[in-house]
Amino acid sequence: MPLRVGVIGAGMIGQEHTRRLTTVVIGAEVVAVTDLAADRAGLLAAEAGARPHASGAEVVARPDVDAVLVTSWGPTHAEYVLAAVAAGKPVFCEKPLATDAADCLRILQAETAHGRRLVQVGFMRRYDDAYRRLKRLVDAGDIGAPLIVHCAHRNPTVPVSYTSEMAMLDTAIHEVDVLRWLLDEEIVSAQVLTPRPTRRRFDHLQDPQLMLFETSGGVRVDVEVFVNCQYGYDIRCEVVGETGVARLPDPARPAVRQDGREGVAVVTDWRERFGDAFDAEIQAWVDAASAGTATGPSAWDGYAATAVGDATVEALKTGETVPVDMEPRPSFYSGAQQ
Ligand code: NAD
Ligand code: ISE
Repeated sequence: MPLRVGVIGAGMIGQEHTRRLTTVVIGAEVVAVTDLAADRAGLLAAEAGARPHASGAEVVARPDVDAVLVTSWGPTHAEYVLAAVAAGKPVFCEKPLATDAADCLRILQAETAHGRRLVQVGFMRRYDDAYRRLKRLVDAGDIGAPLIVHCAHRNPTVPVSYTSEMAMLDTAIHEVDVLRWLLDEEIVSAQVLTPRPTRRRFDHLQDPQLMLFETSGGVRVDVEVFVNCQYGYDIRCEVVGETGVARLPDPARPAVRQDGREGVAVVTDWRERFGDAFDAEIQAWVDAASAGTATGPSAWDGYAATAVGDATVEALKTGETVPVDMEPRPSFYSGAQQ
């Protein structure tokens, strides 16, 4: 029997994941949908052949919902993840796991008390083929011990509602997760340098930002976040090791020679760049949830990213280097990660 999924949040990525569940992924069907906007829930439910519901609580409680997909706004995630864990149902939660470190810790406690993993957090880069190949190379010691990592996260533009804090909380949160996974070390401190802001967007926004992190093993990381770079969606990562340098390849695109010049088109949308990774991520979730558990980025990873996010936002406000305040990792969350 397919995994019967209840979707909480029928916005942009809720619609994408629902279509993924119904048309790409094997072994699942969407049976319930809810959203604060009832009309949006109704439309998506009709498209998926599911029943619309008035609340997330109703979706989690429905006996024929086997697993829950949380794609509502960040501040609502903790409530729904906790409800799913209390009901013993596997839950996929889009990033962030919670906007507050204390809420993340409540989720860790609830899952630990349950005794088996139920939570997967939506850090899809761990399923991206290029990142996976980069990790295999680093893990194999091909470039020696990593010493420095240079990253960039560039978006063409962002809406006026985007704030300077979101450069970390919405955008660089993916860099933080992938760095922890790639290096298998925690981030222990954060600093933010603020270059001259671009004049191409809003006065309220500090864009770009240069985030500097240090890991528990002494690796130094710089992350350029530039969300109004105009030219495309550009994700870069270069690991400098003791004996060599390994770099994330650009997405494979044909080079065109024409009119006396050669050019390669740049990806402009994150959905295109990480489309395959999203497919693989949701398939992995369905496979594990069908067995009553979860794999991949864990609640611990969600907590760690939120804790680093808190330090980075404070660093942006104060200009200081801020230590990351993180609880010790429970043994429940040790072991190989996706
Ligand atoms: P969105 O605003 O398009 O959709 C969010 C939806 O949640 C809205 O329809 C809203 O009405 C609904 N909602 C809000 N509160 C609710 C509640 N209490 N109960 C039910 N529904 C509620 O936003 P989005 O872009 O789809 O983002 C949703 C989440 O996904 C965010 O946490 C975001 O960070 C994350 N996201 C992740 C990625 C990724 O690359 N992994 C990409 C985009 C968004
Ligand atoms: C968005 O919220 C995401 O999560 C995307 O993956 C990210 O790359 C993009 O920059 C964010 O705005």
